[in-house]
Formats: sequence, structure tokens, C-alpha cells
Amino acid sequence: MAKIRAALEKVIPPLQQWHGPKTSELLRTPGKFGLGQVPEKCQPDATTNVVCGFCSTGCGLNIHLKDGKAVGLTPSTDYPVNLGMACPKGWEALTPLEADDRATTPMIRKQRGGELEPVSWESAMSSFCSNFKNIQQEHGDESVAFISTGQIVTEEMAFLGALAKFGMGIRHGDGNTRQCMATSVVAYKQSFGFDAPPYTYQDFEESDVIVLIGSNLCIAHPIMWQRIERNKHNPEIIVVDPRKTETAVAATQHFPILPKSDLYFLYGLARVLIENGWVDEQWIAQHTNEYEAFCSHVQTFTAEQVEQQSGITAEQMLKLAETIHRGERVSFWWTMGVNQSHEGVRTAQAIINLALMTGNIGRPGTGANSITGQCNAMGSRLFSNTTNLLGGHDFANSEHRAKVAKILEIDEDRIPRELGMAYDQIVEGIHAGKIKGLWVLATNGSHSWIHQERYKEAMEKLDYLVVQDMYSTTETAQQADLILPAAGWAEKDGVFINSERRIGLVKKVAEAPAEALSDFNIFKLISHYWGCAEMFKKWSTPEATFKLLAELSQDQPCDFSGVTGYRMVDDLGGVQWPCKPSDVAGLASDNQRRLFTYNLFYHTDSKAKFIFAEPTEVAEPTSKEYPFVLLTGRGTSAQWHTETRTKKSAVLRKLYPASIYIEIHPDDAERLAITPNSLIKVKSRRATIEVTASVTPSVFPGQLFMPMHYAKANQLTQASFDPYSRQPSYKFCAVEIVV
Ligand SMILES: Nc1nc2c(c(=O)[nH]1)N[C@H]1C(S)=C(S)[C@@H](COP(=O)(O)OP(=O)(O)OC[C@H]3O[C@@H](n4cnc5c(=O)[nH]c(N)nc54)[C@H](O)[C@@H]3O)O[C@H]1N2
Ligand SMILES: Nc1nc2c(c(=O)[nH]1)N[C@H]1C(S)=C(S)[C@@H](COP(=O)(O)OP(=O)(O)OC[C@H]3O[C@@H](n4cnc5c(=O)[nH]c(N)nc54)[C@H](O)[C@@H]3O)O[C@H]1N2
Ligand code: SF4
Ligand SMILES: [Mo]
Repeated sequence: MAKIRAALEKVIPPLQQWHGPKTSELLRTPGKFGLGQVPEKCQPDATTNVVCGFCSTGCGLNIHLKDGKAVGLTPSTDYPVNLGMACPKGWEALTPLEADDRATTPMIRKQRGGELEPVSWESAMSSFCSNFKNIQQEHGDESVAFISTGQIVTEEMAFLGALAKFGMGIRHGDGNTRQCMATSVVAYKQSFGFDAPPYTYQDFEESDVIVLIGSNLCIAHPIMWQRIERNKHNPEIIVVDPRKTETAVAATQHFPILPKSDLYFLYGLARVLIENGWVDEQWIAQHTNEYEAFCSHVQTFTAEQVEQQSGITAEQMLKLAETIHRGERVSFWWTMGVNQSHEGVRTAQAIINLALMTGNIGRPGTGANSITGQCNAMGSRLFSNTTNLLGGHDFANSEHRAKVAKILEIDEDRIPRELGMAYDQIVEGIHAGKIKGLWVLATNGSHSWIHQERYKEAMEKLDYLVVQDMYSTTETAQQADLILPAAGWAEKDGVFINSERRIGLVKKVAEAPAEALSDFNIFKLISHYWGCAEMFKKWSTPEATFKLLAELSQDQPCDFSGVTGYRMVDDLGGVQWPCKPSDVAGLASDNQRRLFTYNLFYHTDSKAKFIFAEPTEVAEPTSKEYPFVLLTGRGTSAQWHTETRTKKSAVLRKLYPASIYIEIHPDDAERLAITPNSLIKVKSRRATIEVTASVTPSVFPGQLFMPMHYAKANQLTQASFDPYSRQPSYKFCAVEIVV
């Protein structure tokens, strides 16, 4: 073991040099595979800033080091994102690294139903390559797929996409971001011509009207909420959410629309703005297309119809429209209440339309702003090689393929000419017997994917399932044939891109346990054993890869070719894209930049486009048999998704209920004789589960809310998707309470 460990250490790239020795001073030792470098010495006792690895806010955390190892952390006071603040997860970020259930060696299940047994990396690699190659030989390249994440660093995200699609011939691969961001990606691409959230966090402080749609900022992005708290303009804070959330309670106006009535509500609002002349005609004429058609479209959304569909009266709507009209700097923000809908894309575009028609874009405190979710959602959107060719390029565009092939020095024919299947199509492809092998990385679909049973059954149907994770105990890892043990956040180097497009640095400040390797090094090992290492010779270290990605981004809207390396990112407190070489000089004095300041959008005529459609019916409306709407989402600021990390902290565990609960309105509880904290059964067409009743007026009668963090939640959800983005509609299904 010691020999293997020593060999493996040689593929681990160096501790970086933000405050330590320069790269050139580090000892360069070619590794066993000719891939890596070994640091000469550990970092001295010091403090170094890294970006948090939970949510997309991307707070800076000062990691305090002793003998080069992290011993504690405090929020950075000089990082432009969080200004000295952190939420409970950030404060506890180092704790999950120490957990007992870390995956410490590769593990193989020799036969179905058998136990997972530890094996060497050599055996693991040989199993990985022989199984996937055999499947591809027998059933074609298309029969192996991967599902990844928005939570590994951008360099790893890109390496995975390139290795899988260019190196291994895999055609179908998707990111966890499909669960989360696909709607915003499509909405922005169609409306603006590129996937480009335009804002900077300073906008939270500069708006005088802040409109939050389907976003529970206080829980899901607490530090963004703190930025609103710092706003000196006494802003109107408007929340559009069916529930009386923590954010709705803190707002100045709450519009508790009926679930999934957003399109009626937003088109109705647009009509009132137009009828009162509260629109910026001149700006619209100069910078947009399709406005006339949009005006005729919204005429049909009468006050009566809007009230009937959304529950919002004409009087309430007029008040909202007036507030927006009076605002000089109005910003519109949305998150999963919009994206996770059967018509998410058109809903997001209805929000974009409001910003365009009122001229609220490109100026401080304005914008049509999609808030991202995971720490590297934005990195995944642009660089995972799934929904875009690396760097926001297009697989179908031959010039783009030629550019990427030239920079990577690979044969252009290795680049697929079309997008692969989306996440749900991969799952259904498994059921249909088309996909036989699956590689799941840094995501836990057996807990988080919609209609859980169908996902779990798909995993069982596979000939071969590989799970690459920090922990061997996740629901998905428990179904694996092979587990590859991964280093986690702070055990490796790379960059995340946060919600405001800021590239921020993650550094290796802790050792991964035993034989666990960074995802980057796992990809290197795979490329070696697969026989395509030659293709990735330019991807020698995370930083070399970062520079490749910067080169790939050149001339794209997300161009960051002015960023010369990690040290620059570190010195500047993160860098927002775009950052061309000509932008660099201004960065030191202006590190809060927004897009569209010159009203130039990314379509060929530089104009933005009004896009709209008729509302459609939800896939599973309530009925006599299933009379309640089930909403799902985030429970507390201390819980992260499927809880593989946050449940490892005793501090965080104290901040939320230990077992699954459901929120129900007091009137419904009384009618059904449900007492607070009693166990009740909730039934959907998929499953019946037992949960604790939390009786609270935060939900309205006829609606229930369940946090997604408990494993059972997705047993109930119904698999329906937005037709354009294929994002799951997690926030609506019909259920009943069995008394
Ligand atoms: N503590 C914590 N923070 C997180 C995460 C976490 O797991 N824990 N996850 C991160 C990730 S990946 C994401 S994507 C974000 C998600 O951040 P948010 O989207 O803010 O969180 P959710 O609770 O999923 O959903 C937001 C709100 O949508 C509302 N909603 C439901 N249906 C509708 C509807 O039809 N219309 C409207 N207008 N609203 C509706 C819900 O009531 C809910 O309050 O959070 C990020 N931050
Ligand atoms: N009902 C319902 N379901 C939902 C949602 C909802 O609102 N309602 N929200 C959806 C949304 S928006 C999201 S983003 C998803 C989240 O769903 P998931 O992505 O499945 O959630 P996580 O628990 O964050 O899973 C990340 C996994 O990666 C592992 N990991 C962490 N860091 C690393 C690393 O560096 N390398 C490797 N290899 N592994 C690592 C963790 O241990 C964990 O197993 O859930 C979705 N599911
Ligand atoms: S708000 Fe998000 S980025 Fe900031 S400390 Fe909390 S989890 Fe980390
Ligand atoms: Mo998400």
C-alpha cells in the first residue's frame, strides 16, 4: 500500500504558491505517469483566502494554517462578496472533511448484491476501463454516459467533459446543473444571445426596488440577503412566492401567488405597466426586438383572468406596477421557484421582459438576474462540455469546433457535432436499454433526482455504475459497482465561478484522506489507463488547465483571457468575466462590474428579444383524490442538498429537525384533525411516506411544503420537465394526506 500511495502522491499537483514559494521554486519530479509535481515543502503557518464550496454566493473564507494544514477559518473581511460575513455552512466548511464515512480507497462490488470491497487504484482503473470499453464495444459508444455536477472546480469540470467526450468517445453526459440552472441558460441564450447573468452583488445595495421571484434568499443565499440589508436606499423589497417564507416575512410586499401561476401574474403585470404608459418606449425601440407582438400578447391577460389564476387582485397588481414605475433602479431576481417549473424558460423570460420594457438593465441596481445555486453552477454552465462546447461554444458550429481543437491540439473529429442527451433522457435511456454504463460524479441522484424510485431502478438496471464521491455512504454510492474516492473542497486547487460571474480561487489547504485523489488526478489516471493521456498533455496541472480555459474563452462573451493565472485571481479578490487583457488595468479600482452597460446584447444585431408564450397546464394538477399541492425546496440555511456534507457537523445538525417534516396550514390541520408534530402519511401517485406534521401558516391552505434534504422527499415528486430546458419541475405535484 505504501508503495502505491507513494506513486499516487506523485500525480498530486503542487500546493499552490499564493503566499508560499513560487512554482519555479517547487521541486519538479515527474510522477509515475509523467503527470505531476510534488511540493518541496508544506505551506508555512499563515492565513490564506479560499472561496466557500457550498453555495453560489462564493464567499471568501480565511483559512488559518498550521504546518501547512487548515486548523480553522473565519470569513474574509476584504473579499468583495461577503465583506466579513458567512452563513453557518461556511463557518462549518472544514468539518465534513474529517467525517468517518469518507471514501478512502477505491471499492469494487464483485457481484450484484455483494459487499463493496476495498481495492487498489490499479485494480479500480482496470475495472473502470475494461467494463466501459467492453460495453462500448458491444453496444456502441453511445451506451456509456456520465452525470456530473456544479460542485467541482472549473478545471475538473472541463477535464471531465473533454476526457469523456473527446477521449473516451462518450456522447451523452449531463450536469447536475440540469436540476438547477438549465432554465436560466436557455432563457438567457434566447433573450440575450448568450448565457449571461448580468449583475454584480453591489446591485443588491444600489436598487431602490428589489423584486425576488421564487427565491428564498434568507435561507438559500443568506449573505446575498445581508447585502440587501446593507442597502442605504430604504428599498422596497417585493417577494413573489406562494409561501410566506423567511424572505417574504422580511419583505415590504409579499405576493403569495398560487403555485405555477407565475406566467399569468407576470404577463398581467406587464399589461398594467403598458396600459399606464410606465414603459421606456425609446429604449425599447433602440435595443430590443418583438416588443409590439409582446404588447398584443399581454393584452389578453385581463385583471379578472390574472386574479382567477394567480389569486392576485387588480388593486394589488396596480400597487406593484406603481412601485416598479416609481423605482429609479429596479432589479428583478429569480431562483428555483421559477427554474423548476413545467414552463420555467418562458417564466424566466417574462421576468427578463419586465426588465427590458422598463429599461432596468445595464445600470447600477437594475437587471434581470438569475441567482445560481451551487458553488460552481456558472463554471459548469460554460465549461462542462455538456450544454455548451467548452467555453460557451456550440458543438454544431464548425468554426467553434476548429477553434477548440486547435487550442487543445486535438483532432477536430474527436469533437461531437451535436449536444448529447439531457439528464432525464439518460435516465430513460437506461430504462430503454440503450445506456448500459454510467459514471456519476459529485452528485447524488438517488436522493436528489425527481421521482426517485425510477432513478434508483435505472441504477439497478445498469451493467456497470461508477460513483466518484467524497463519501462511500451516499444513496448513489451504495448502488455502485465501483466507487472512486475523491478529495473534496479545500483538498485541491481550482476556480469556481459564482452568481455574479466572479472567478474565485479554491486552494489545497487540507490533505485528502488515505488514497482519495482530487477529481483532477482521477481524470489523469483514467486518461492514462484508457490510453488517451497524450490528448491531455497540455492539462498538466489545474493552473495549466485554467490557462487553457482562459485561451478557449477568448472572443466569447465570457472572455477571461486577461486573467494570467491563479495569483491574479487571488490578488484581485476574484475576477468577474469578461476580463480581456484590455480590462485588466481597471480592475484594481473597479471590481464590481455588470453587463450591458452599453446596451449591447449578444444577438448579431446587438438587440435583446422579447419572448413569450401561452401558459400551459401543469403535468399533474390536483384532483379530488390528490387535493394538495406539494412544494419542495430548501429547509434551513444549515442544510445542504442531500446532506452528505452538512449532516457531518454537530453544530449544523442542531440547527434543523433531525427527521423529515412537512409544513401544513393550521386550517387544513384542524380539518384533518392533525396535531402539531404528529406523524402523518403523505401519498402521491408514486409513493406514500411518513412525515412529521409542522403546522404553520407559512404555507397556504391546500398547499404543503417539504424540504428536499431528507432522502424520502423525492419519492413523492412527479417527473415532468420544462420542454425547452428539460429542467425538472420539482415544485409541483399532487398529493393527499392519509389520516
Ligand atoms: N441552505 C442552503 N442553501 C442553498 C442550497 C441548499 O441546499 N441549502 N442549495 C443551493 C442551490 S443548488 C440552489 S439551486 C438554491 C435554491 O435557492 P431557492 O430557489 O431560493 O430555494 P428553494 O427553496 O428551492 O425555492 C425557492 C422558493 O420557490 C418557491 N416556489 C415554489 N413554487 C413556486 C411557484 O410556482 N412560483 C414562485 N414564484 N415561487 C415558487 C418556494 O416556495 C421557495 O420558497 O439554493 C442554494 N443555496
Ligand atoms: N424535491 C426537490 N429535489 C431537488 C431540488 C428541490 O428543490 N426539490 N433541488 C434540486 C437542485 S436545485 C439541486 S442543485 C440538486 C442537488 O442535488 P445533488 O447534486 O445530488 O446534491 P448534493 O448533496 O450536493 O450532492 C453532491 C455530491 O457530491 C459529493 N461531493 C462534494 N464535493 C465533491 C468533490 O469535490 N468531488 C466529488 N467527486 N464529489 C464531491 C457530495 O458528497 C455529494 O454526494 O437537487 C435537486 N433536487
Ligand atoms: S452564503 Fe454560501 S458561499 Fe457564503 S458562507 Fe454560506 S454557503 Fe458559503
Ligand atoms: Mo441547485
